[in-house]
Amino acid sequence: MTPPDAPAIDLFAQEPFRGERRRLPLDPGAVLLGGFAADIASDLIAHIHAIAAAAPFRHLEVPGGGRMSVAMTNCGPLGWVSDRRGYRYAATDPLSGAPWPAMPPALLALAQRAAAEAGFEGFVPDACLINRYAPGARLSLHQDRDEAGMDAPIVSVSLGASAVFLWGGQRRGDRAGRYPVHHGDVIVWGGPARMTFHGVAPLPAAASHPLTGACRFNLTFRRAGPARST
Ligand code: MD6
Ligand code: FE
Repeated sequence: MTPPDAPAIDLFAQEPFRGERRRLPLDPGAVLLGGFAADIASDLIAHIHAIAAAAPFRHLEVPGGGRMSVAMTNCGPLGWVSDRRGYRYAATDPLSGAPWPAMPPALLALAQRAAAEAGFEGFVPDACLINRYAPGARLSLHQDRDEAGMDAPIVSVSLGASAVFLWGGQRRGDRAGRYPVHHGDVIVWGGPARMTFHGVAPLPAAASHPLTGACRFNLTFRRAGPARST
């Protein structure tokens, strides 16, 4: 990803909390942890590039036809995939037939620390979806409902260019709040907020970040399979 020659207008430059270490409750069971991953963010991006070398980003087909504007790959035991037949988790990459790349310990540890910080102790994710947004890419409001157990939270890490996270309600028609998310921000939702509708507004044309160019990456950690007995 090559940054543009001319500095892009930074639409988020005026945003007062950019990069700040703060805690913003969104709802009971949901919190935005500003800057929580900032100190290891460049390592996380290096891991993303290594994972994508083995399991490339791709624009998945959706059941209704067409392809997602967000490019995706996965690491960990289970990966989220979509095709004409529907959405599901799979243990292997449909492109290669091979297992998804292993979840790097640094990613697992971050997800566990963030979940604990939000009040969800003992989170053991078995899936890490990696999203790549280019300008114009978006994710419309949806619930995450393809997981076997809904008792585990979701941990979502923003990297690179800033975006606007849409945080809705328990019904599709509920008005959604707009929350800027910056490099290193983490959002955790679970418990009473687990089924909240959420999405990402189209990445602005002027999106830019020193480490990722015009790209936003997002790591979404979930427990997709049954809880493993210990
Ligand atoms: C994000 N992604 O990219 C949030 N959910 O910031 C999601 O909420 C998501 O990318 C379900 C399936 C795929 C996703
Ligand atoms: Fe989602």
